[in-house]
Amino acid sequence: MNTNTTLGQFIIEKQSDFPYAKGELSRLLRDIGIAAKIVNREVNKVGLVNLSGDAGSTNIQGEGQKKLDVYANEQFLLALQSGGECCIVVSEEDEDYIHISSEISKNAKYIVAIDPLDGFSNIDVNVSVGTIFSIYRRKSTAGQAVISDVLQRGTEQVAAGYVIYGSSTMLVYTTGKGVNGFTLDSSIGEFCLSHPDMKIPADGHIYSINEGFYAHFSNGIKKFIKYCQVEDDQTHRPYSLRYTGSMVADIHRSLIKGGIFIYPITSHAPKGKLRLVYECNPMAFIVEQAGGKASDCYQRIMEIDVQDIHQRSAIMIGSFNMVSKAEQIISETDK
Ligand code: AFP
Repeated sequence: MNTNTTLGQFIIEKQSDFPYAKGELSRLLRDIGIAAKIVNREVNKVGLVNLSGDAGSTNIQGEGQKKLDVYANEQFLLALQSGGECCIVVSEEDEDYIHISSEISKNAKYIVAIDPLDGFSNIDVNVSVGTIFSIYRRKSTAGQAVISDVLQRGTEQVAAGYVIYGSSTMLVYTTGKGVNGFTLDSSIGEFCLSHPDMKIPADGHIYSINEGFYAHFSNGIKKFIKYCQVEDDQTHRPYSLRYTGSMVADIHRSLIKGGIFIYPITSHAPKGKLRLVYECNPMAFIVEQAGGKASDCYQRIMEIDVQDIHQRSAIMIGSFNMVSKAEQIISETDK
């Protein structure tokens, strides 16, 4: 690990790469990094204190406790509010988007969409969870930011990233010039550059889908699953199946080792389950920047029109050739 380069230093060094290099986006990314460290501290304490319980439950000191997802949401909101660079926050935890209307935010130009603690249902069993974020620049030029500033396509993202709270804690982000990963060195309390210029292998040998819902899948998805399971020496099939139930963990593995993660539409979730604005778009931006591909089976994720902040989408994301193969099989089968 290159402990010489911290996330803060790296962001400042790369500032001139940003389309509007005034330091605001750098400060926004730095604020997200700080909130991630606070959330990481609490995630690591889950076994010791009752942060995984329902909001309103009490800890061993008899104090009122918040659920960790509520806590994480508050921490990111606080960081974004006090940073002064963000005018609107869209969060998985909040039904409506939140205007930040403090004195220091009155000229803020950025919109942040965030899933503060994705994979939360895994928290009790020590499986990795994550934070996903996406950053847009507001389009309107005067007054309060408006809904059209929020409902931008994924192609308009200026930055996106995730934090994975796992065997180690990593922050991975892109500003559209490649992908870099930073591992938290707890001895110095800093994210340090450990995975510079990440590239996803074009092929992989792992597929990741909740196969328990097989009966609810389209014939195209079923056919692709069969393709993954058939023996073929040339393409190293059958592929292995890995599925944690934490999108961040499953996509992070694909980014490092190659693979495909799929959450398709099902007969029970006809629009898909995952959220376009703060789950699919940021992950698509990162994976594309690393050389991979992300689609909803038919269309590039980042080109989907956004009508609603909590809009759902199917997603197929990962190694370029695997996603292309899946798209081909699905379009031939589900015509
Ligand atoms: P939670 O945040 O409610 O645990 O959901 C996690 C998630 O949004 C995503 O991270 C997983 O890949 C997916 O849902 C798992 O969904 P299934 O349990 O339906 O497979």
